[in-house]
Amino acid sequence: MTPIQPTAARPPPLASTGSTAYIGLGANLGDAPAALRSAVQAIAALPATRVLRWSALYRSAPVDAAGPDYHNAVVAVQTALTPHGLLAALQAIEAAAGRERPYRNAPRTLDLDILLFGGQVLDTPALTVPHPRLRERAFVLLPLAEIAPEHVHPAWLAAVQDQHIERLPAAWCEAV
Ligand code: PH2
Ligand code: MG
Ligand code: MG
Repeated sequence: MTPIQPTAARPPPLASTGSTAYIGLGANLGDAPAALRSAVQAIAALPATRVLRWSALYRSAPVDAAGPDYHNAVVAVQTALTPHGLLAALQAIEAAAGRERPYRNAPRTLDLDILLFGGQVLDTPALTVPHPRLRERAFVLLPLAEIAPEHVHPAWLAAVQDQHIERLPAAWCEAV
């Protein structure tokens, strides 16, 4: 997908400092495509952060979980936030979207996961990067491979090819 070009109405782009991060978006309660679209707008409005690219929407049954089908996508951002700063900002966006956490992997109105953050490797109580289950899940690997094929080994895609997932062709996200 073509990177988004700055327009006259847009503030000057950030200096190319900071890190490129990849964020996985998911939802399976309420109007999930609308929730993911709003989340991209909210991410684009974060300080020192711009959205570079986004994948198509994908629909799949819950993996290791129950409830309605999920919609998922991945976005690439350039951000001068720290990994934990970005995590806190994403959790605030989830909370504003009505996210509740009654039990592990409960159905959710919005889930925003940091998949990759620059080349960083982190293992802290709040945040593990790369995302520990990134390689196991078609609903992460397929959209990530669309916008960052250099970060997805073909063998990982081969290993998830029996996970049923549908790529939705319709546009779901306007330029941000
Ligand atoms: N997220 C989970 C658990 N299972 N399944 C699908 N298809 N999509 C998800 O985003 C998802 C899941 C926990 O975050
Ligand atoms: Mg998740
Ligand atoms: Mg999460």
